Amino acid sequence: MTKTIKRRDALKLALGGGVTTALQACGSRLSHEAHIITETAPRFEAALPIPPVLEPAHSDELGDYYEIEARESTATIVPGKHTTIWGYNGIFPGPTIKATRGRATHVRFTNRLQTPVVAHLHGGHTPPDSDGWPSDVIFPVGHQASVTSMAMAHMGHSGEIAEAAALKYEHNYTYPNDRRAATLWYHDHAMGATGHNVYMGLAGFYLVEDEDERSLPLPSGRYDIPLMLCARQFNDDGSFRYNPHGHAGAEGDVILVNGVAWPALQVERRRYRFRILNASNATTFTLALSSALPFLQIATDGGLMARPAEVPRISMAMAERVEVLIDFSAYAKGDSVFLRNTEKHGPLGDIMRFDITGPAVSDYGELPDHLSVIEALTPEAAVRTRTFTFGPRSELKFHYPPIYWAINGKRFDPDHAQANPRLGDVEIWRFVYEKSPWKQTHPPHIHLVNFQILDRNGQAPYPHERGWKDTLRLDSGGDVRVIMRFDGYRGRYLMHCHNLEHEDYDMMMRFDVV
Ligand SMILES: [Cu+2]
Repeated sequence: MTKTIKRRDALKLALGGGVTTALQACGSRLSHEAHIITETAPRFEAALPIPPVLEPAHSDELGDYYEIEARESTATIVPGKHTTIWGYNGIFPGPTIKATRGRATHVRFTNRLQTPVVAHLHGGHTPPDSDGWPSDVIFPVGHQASVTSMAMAHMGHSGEIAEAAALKYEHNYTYPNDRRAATLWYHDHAMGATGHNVYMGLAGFYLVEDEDERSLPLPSGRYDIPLMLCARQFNDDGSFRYNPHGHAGAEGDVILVNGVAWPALQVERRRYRFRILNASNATTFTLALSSALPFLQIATDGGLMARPAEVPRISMAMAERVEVLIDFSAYAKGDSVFLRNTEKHGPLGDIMRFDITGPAVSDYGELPDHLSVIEALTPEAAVRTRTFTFGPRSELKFHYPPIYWAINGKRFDPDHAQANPRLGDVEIWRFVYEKSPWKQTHPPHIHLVNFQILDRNGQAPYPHERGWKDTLRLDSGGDVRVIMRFDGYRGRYLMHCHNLEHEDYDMMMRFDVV
């Protein structure tokens, strides 16, 4: 047994098996295979909820200070049923944090669940101590010191012991917000439990704004809408049915939008901005409008693209974001248009419906051809290329699912960095999908940096990924090169697969910026 596994199990053991208990509870329900929501839920009747924007507890010259509690609560997702969720401030999605470039955000996370949590700002340019290292957990309020000795007994490394000994029940994360405007999100990142924690609801939007973006005639206020898409399954009592399929990945049989199945949104006949996030554990989407009209895409993971792009379909691996404009003045009053997922037929093929109302409005300015200046990183600037293969590892030849998931054949080792880029260096990282019987998408995600995709299998990147990125889609047979500069902070960071069950089962790698 490797140290990594010991450490992951130690965290579970240390908390009286909170995670294990939850998993067993799910397992005990496997006999109830009914997926009631696909049979009974009315479609396109629930109004699309918009997550509330969180107000800072206070502000001073050093930034804005927020308080967030991870806690259990209930939500109505299936009509007539209550679903137990784990929510930031008790809601799913969590409250939206709005930040301004150049002004720091300080978030104090408190844990009122029964299992350890870690918060990570996905897409953030964040110092290492605020980046949410998987074993740098926040313990549940009320857990006692005996937990510490138990955790110490299982953790073999002095650094890890120091972390466990600190046994904190809250953590103050600081986000400098020194990078351009973008749609980020915060979510759980606890060692070995991220998949379950996120499935239960620990995810929220984090929107960075800046002057460059404000100077553009983009829809704002109630015309600027975040859409968190995620696939979920339910037990017949309305509870989430977390089935990680071993550790192949927890999927779903309905796509929730901002925590509701098949919502509808009444829209005016004007332009809207949608910030779309695939917050699924293990489900990819390809988005299209039922009218076949294209999206006008304006942003990728890392903010505005150089120019808007007309794209009829947008593929989204887990954790990717796109921002699109949809001009509903192209439709007649009374029309409806559906947002579809063309990767699936049936319940997973429908996402939401837009109902067009009112007179056409065109009191917004024309969108310029150029949205933003993006520094082009060219291969000549790179000091080296590193190659990372993504694939399963099994001691048994035909074991399904694989025993664990590996990067370059290795499982996650928190004690050893597999790459040591120097601060300021530009590097090319090549991601290669290892041939295997399992064709699941692996979306590589690199913490700290924004990258640009140089090529996919020797071809140009997809039109919808030509901008700053932090996560990319790596499908079977894929061979993708990205380029980035490691700037801002030295220290330990992660690169991992954003199939959360793959991540929990070791498709994760430490790199140190030195
Ligand atoms: Cu993967």
